Amino acid sequence: MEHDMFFKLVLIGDSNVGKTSINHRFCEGSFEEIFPWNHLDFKVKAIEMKGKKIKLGIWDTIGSERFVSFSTSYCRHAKGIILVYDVTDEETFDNIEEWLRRIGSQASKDVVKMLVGNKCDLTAQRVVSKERGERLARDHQMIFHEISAKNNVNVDTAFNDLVAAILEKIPELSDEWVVVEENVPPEKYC
Ligand SMILES: Nc1nc2c(ncn2[C@@H]2O[C@H](COP(=O)(O)OP(=O)(O)OP(=O)(O)O)[C@@H](O)[C@H]2O)c(=O)[nH]1
Ligand SMILES: [Mg+2]
Repeated sequence: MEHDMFFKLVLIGDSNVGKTSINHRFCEGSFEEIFPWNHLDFKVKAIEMKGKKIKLGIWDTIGSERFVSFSTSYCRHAKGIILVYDVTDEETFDNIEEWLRRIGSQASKDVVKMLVGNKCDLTAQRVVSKERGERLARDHQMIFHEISAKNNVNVDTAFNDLVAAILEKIPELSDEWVVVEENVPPEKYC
């Protein structure tokens, strides 16, 4: 469909927190137990909000240490950055501040950030409380949601909140609405 705006979004965070699963859930509407690849991926999803047709280009980066500078470089020109941790893995939560520091120099200053605690379906294994997530998000002016890519909990809500916050930053009826489409592989349009 024709669209009024294109927003670049980036998923970032430690390996294994569920970035690929979240992107797959949001764009394809399903959950796969194992993704046998470990590479940069990109998906497009079209949504409508406030009467505007918006195309989201969502970059799914790689969490492992040796790809850090490669992954964070994708934050350039992003309108929204989704920082993901795993509520069952303390270290992934502790590393969020490190990810914030790493993206600091790459991201534009008006980027909207969202902190996401994934795998909230694993209640028995949880080690990071919702309150700690909320506090960290508040300290860094981020939107916050706990989600489950597996059980489809709060995934759409989280993306909708992020897009709504990005829209709020865009001046009404400005020509700047249409954001340049950067590095979009055409075969990935859906
Ligand atoms: N229980 C549960 N498992 C999940 C959820 N989301 C992802 N997983 C599992 O967590 C593992 C890692 O998920 P990925 O989506 O590959 O993680 P990633 O963040 O993309 O990892 P890298 O690509 O290595 O950076 C997989 O075994 C997924 O099936 C969830 O919401 N709940
Ligand atoms: Mg992945």
